[in-house]
Amino acid sequence: SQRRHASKHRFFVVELSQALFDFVIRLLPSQEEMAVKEDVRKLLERLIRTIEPDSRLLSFGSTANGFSLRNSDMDLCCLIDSAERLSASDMVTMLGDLLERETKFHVKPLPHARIPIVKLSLDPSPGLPHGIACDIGFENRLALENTRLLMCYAMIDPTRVRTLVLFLKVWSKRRNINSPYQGTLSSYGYVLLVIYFLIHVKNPPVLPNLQQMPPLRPISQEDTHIGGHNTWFFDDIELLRQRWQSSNTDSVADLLIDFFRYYSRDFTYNTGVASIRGGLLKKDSKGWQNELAAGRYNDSRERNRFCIEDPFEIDFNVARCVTKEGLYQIRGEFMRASRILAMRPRASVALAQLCEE
Ligand code: 3AT
Ligand code: MG
Repeated sequence: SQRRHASKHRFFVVELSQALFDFVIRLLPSQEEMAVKEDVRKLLERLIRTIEPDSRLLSFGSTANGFSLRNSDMDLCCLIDSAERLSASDMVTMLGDLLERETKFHVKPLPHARIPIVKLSLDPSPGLPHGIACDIGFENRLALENTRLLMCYAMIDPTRVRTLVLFLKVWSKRRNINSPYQGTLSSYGYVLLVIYFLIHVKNPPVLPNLQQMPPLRPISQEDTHIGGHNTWFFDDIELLRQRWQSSNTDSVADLLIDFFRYYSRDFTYNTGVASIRGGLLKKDSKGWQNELAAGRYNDSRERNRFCIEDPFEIDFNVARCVTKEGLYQIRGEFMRASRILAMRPRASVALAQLCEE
C-alpha cells in the first residue's frame, strides 16, 4: 500500500508539472504585445529627449525580468546622463504636460509622491484589446538593478523558476492577495519569496546565492554601490551555468507543493525576515520588531507584520504595506492551496480550484 501511495503521488506530481507548464505558457505575452510595448517605449523616449536630450528610458519590472504575463503593465525608468538635471518632480510635471499635448495617452502626473512618477494609459482598441498601462519614474537605479538580479535568477533555471513565479503571480492576483494598496503583497514581494525559498529553504538548493558568490576579479566600491547600497552580484550567467549545477531534481509541482507548505506551516512570520541575500534573518536584529508597539501610533507595528528584505536596500521591508488583516488573508491562501494540493485531485481540477476567482 505504501508503494501504491508513492506511485499515486508520482503520477500526481508529473501530471501537475505538465499542467503548470501548459497553464503558464498560455498566459505569456504574445510577440505582438511585446513589440507594441517596445514601440511605446521608443516613442516615449523620443518625446522625453525633447526635454532632456541626454536621457534614456529603460524598462524594469516584469517587462524586463522575464516574469511578465499577458497585459501586464509597463514600468519605465528615465535616466538622465547630464550633470545638471531637473529634479524628478519637475521632470514629472514637464513630461506630464508634454505627453498631454502630444499623445493620446491618459496622463496623470504625480510629482509629489514618495517616488514621483507619471502614470499613463491607453484605452483598449482593436489592435490593443487590453490597452496599456505604464508608469514612468526617474533615476530609480536600484529598481533597474533588482530587475537585473531577478532576471539572472530566472536565467539560471528558466523552466522551474519562471513557471513557479508566473504561476504564483497569477494565483495571487486571482485570489486577490496581490494589492499593496489594500494591505497585501506586490508581485515583487512574491518573486522574492520564491527566490528565497529556492536558495535558502530547499535542500539541496535550486538556486545559488548570486550576492554571496566570490567575484571573478577584484571590484571597487564605486562600481558596486548605488546611493550607499551594495548592488554587486555575480551576473556572468553563462559562466555560472558551466560551473554550477543544482543537484536538486525536484519537479515544478514538487516545488510548488513545498512552497505552499513552507509558507503555510514553517515560515516564522512573527520573528523571521526572508532575505534572499542573507537567508532567514531575525526581525530583532534588523530593528523590525512588531511585538512592541512603537509609540502610540503603532506605526512600526503595522509596517513589520510580514518582513521581506529588499536585496539591495537592506533597511527596506518590501512587505511593509502588508497589514494584519492582509497577512491573515495571505496565510489563509497559502493554507488553502496546501489543502487543495494535499487531496491530489486531477491536475486540471487542482489548477482550476487554486486559481478560482
Ligand atoms: P506585475 O506584472 O506588474 O504584477 P512586476 O514584476 O512588474 O509585476 P511590480 O509591479 O510589483 O512587479 O514591481 C515592479 C518593479 O518595481 C519591481 C521592482 O524593481 C520595483 N519594486 C516594486 N515594488 C517594490 C518595493 N516594494 N520595493 C522595491 N522595489 C520595488
Ligand atoms: Mg509591473
